[in-house]
Amino acid sequence: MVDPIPEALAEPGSAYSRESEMVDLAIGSEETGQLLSVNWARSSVFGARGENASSIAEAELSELQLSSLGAIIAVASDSAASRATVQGTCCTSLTATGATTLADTVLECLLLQGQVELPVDPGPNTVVVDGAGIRIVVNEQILRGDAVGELELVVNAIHISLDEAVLDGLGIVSGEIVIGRSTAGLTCESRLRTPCEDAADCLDRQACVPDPEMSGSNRCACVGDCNLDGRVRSNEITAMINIINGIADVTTCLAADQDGDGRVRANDITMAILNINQGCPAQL
Ligand SMILES: [Ca+2]
Ligand SMILES: [Ca+2]
Repeated sequence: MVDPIPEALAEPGSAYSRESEMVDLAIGSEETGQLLSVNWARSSVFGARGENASSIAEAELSELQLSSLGAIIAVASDSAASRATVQGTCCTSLTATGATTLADTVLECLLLQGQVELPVDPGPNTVVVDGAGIRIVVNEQILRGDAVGELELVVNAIHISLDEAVLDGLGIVSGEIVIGRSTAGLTCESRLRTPCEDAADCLDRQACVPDPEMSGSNRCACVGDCNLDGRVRSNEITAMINIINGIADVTTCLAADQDGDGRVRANDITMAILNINQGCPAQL
């Protein structure tokens, strides 16, 4: 695995902006010789929290040369850049967009029988080579999350996967080469299992309940979110009504009891219905 550096990382602050730059990068080993050289590389992350939160990551490499791997694959690029953006309002909708820009980028691959100029603005997940254990994807975009409580987008400008590929002089090779990776993501606070002692430590319309993933400690949960998945659904309102009517025990839905006094009342149902209509309370 060749992991291009530099790397810029940021954890959510109020608004943040970080950048990292390197010049004259060279990566290789005794077996491979010089594998990758880059004249200039930059990665940056920036974004903001709040009602309209955003997370943006960019990676750019200029004058990139990936030397001929066993005379099978070579890449030369004036500039290869990727950008990943995730933005939106927590617990309502988060959206992701990604892009890759390849300026004067030439791929040489034996399977293509020569040189191919890669598109400047390739569509997402454009497969340029797939065969003989070699797969090359440009503008690869990998999305994770439910787009409500969390969303992450990874954009790889160029992703070369080798699966037992036969490379002259190097033998049988498996591995991944990723050039220009950007990762952007937002995770809503309600998903971060905020620890609490009682409901006063939590946001409005949240209860403090035992954390099933950490015995002996409590976490905040949206009132009515019996299964703690970050959303209140109508079957959970039914479960709360069953507790009020004495059909079910309060332990069947601990998040039904906002103030933690062991009883579920009508105002708990009102809060749970608000959580359905407005989304679980959360802050970025
Ligand atoms: Ca739920
Ligand atoms: Ca109560």
